Amino acid sequence: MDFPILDTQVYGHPLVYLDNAATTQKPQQVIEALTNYYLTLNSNIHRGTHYLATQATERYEAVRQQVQQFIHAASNKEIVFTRGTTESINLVAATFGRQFLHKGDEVIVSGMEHHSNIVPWQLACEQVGARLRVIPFSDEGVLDLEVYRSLFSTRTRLVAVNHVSNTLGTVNPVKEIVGIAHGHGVPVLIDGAQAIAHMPVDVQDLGCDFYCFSGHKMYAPMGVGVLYGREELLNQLPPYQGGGEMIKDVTFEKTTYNELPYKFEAGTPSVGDVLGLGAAIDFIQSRGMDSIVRHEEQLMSYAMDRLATVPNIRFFGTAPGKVGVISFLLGNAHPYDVGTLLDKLGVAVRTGHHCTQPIMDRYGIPGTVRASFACYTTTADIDALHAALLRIEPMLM
Ligand code: 7TS
Repeated sequence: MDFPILDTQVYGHPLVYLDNAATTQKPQQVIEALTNYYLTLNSNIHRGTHYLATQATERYEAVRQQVQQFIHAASNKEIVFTRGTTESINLVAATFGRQFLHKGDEVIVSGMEHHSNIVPWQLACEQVGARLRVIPFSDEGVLDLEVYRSLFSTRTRLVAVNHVSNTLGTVNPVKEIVGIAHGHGVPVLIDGAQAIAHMPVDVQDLGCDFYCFSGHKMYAPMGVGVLYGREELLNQLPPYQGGGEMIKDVTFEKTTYNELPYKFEAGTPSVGDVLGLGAAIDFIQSRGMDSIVRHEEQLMSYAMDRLATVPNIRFFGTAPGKVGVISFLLGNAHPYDVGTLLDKLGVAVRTGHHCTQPIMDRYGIPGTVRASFACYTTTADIDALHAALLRIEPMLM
């Protein structure tokens, strides 16, 4: 068994884990990479001349190379390790904001962003008197690109959109979104948190300026994420946090900064977690991204057909080609009640607004129940969810 935790029993039922958009479980290889690091390699990197420090530094930098190849970045200087998507977006919002945002400027986001791709931009805008413009989406959960085109003005400074919605599963046409923005000379940040484990990502093909993701949503440990940034643009940004490793020379009069990517990696990073991320990439590549995509496509189609037979089910997010998540309600039952009853039957789903309150406002609902998939999800898991829903539906109606 690649994923030991999936053997867990919950209230006497085998665990059916369908909360993968929140975090994926970790394969044995990743757990071993993490334990081996602490058993055999633990030391601070980039600083020591001793054996452990040089070994750990080499391994850490090798993962940077692995990430570069995984997302096809042009250079490993463009790969910044962070704590996760949230920190990656905050890094860009804070530094880009300081450098390029002025009073009256505008940042375009979509109406289906996770709070972590809204609030950092609001903070940056508030500091200078800039404002957000929002791309609306249809009932199915498809962005309105006509409106998007009309949002650009001479004051537009940046576009920030997700690649895949964590609530609706919509795969946004990010390459087209980038093309339109670049036509106006505006850079684009893509929040790839929900895409990175579900499809091949090629940042040069997408043409994006920034791409952010979290390790823990792609089978890696919590505590590590990535910011990809185009070298030319990253070089124009001021540092984010000050501290060790991000400097070249420090005097009390003036400090000069280290080169990329170290300029953005102040302090001791989560070295073991980065090595875990390397093991997670190995895991994905050994399964094959193409076969993961095929498996999840079949699973989505099976699940949508099967769940559609549950009486009183209402789906939110029915865009063609959607991936990863199914959001729904049972009649007018509160999502929390559905989630609690499912849990008692061993089925782990997410309930609530999923950190996307504007989506809930758009549909006029308090939240949804969300089942989300990973490469280890099976049709038997979907059958278990289906059977559990059939069992609880009469109790709630
Ligand atoms: N962006 C998207 C699209 C997300 O789905 C999430 C987390 C984040 C950003 C933030 O990622 P973090 O790793 O920095 O926390 N999404 C979810 C979710 O859907 N349920 O729990 C966390």
